[in-house]
Amino acid sequence: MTSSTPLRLHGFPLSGHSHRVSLMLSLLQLPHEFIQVDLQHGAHKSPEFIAMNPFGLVPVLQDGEITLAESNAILVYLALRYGEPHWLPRDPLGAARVEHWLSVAAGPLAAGPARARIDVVFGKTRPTPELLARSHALLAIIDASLARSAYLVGEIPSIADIACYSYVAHAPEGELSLDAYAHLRAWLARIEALPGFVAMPAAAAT
Ligand SMILES: N[C@@H](CCC(=O)N[C@@H](CS)C(=O)NCC(=O)O)C(=O)O
Repeated sequence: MTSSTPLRLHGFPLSGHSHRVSLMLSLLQLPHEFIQVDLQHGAHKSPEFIAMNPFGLVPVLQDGEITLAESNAILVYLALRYGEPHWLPRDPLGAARVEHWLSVAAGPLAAGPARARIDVVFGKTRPTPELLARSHALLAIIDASLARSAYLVGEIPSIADIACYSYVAHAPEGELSLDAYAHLRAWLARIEALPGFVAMPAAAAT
C-alpha cells in the first residue's frame, strides 16, 4: 500500500531512534518529509511537540491524521500498514521472535551501546568500565544469534533488524569495537546492502 498523504518524521539526524524510522521509511520507499527537531534548544519540550509526544522524545511520525511516538511502535505501524509480511511475520512464533528483539532494542541496547555513545558523543565523557562490559556482553549475544541465521529472525530481514541496526552499527562511537564480532559485522553489511538503505551520519562528521 502507498501513502496518499505525506508522511512527516520529526527527528534528529544523530538519533539512532530516529534513524531506525528513517531507515524503515527508505527501505519501504515511502516518500516523507524529515523535520529536524532542535534538541539543543529544547524544541522537543515545547507545547507543540509535547502535544504530539507527551514524553518529549524524538522520533514522532505523522501519517495524515495519525500521530505516533516510540520508534519501535512506529516500525510496527509501518510494517503492518505498508510492508511485505516478512518485515513483521503474522504467525505467533515469528511475531514473538520479532518482539523479542524489539524488547532488546528498547532495553539492553538502549541502556548499553546507545548509552555509551551518548556519553561520548553528547556528554563528552567516557563510558564506565561496567557500561562497556555490559555492552560487550550484549554484542556477544547478538553475534552468537547471527551465527545461526542471516538476520535476527531467520533468513530474511524484519523490523527486528531495523530496530537494532543503528545503535549496533554506531557502537564504535561509544568506544565499543566490533572487531570481535564477525557474524554481527556480516549482518551489518547485509543490511547496508538492502535496496533503499540510508546511513546515519557519523557523529564526528557533523
Ligand atoms: N523509547 C523512545 C526513545 C527515544 C529517545 O530516547 N529519543 C532521544 C533521542 S535518541 C531524545 O529525544 N532525547 C531527548 C531528551 O532526552 O531530552 C523511542 O524508542 O522512540
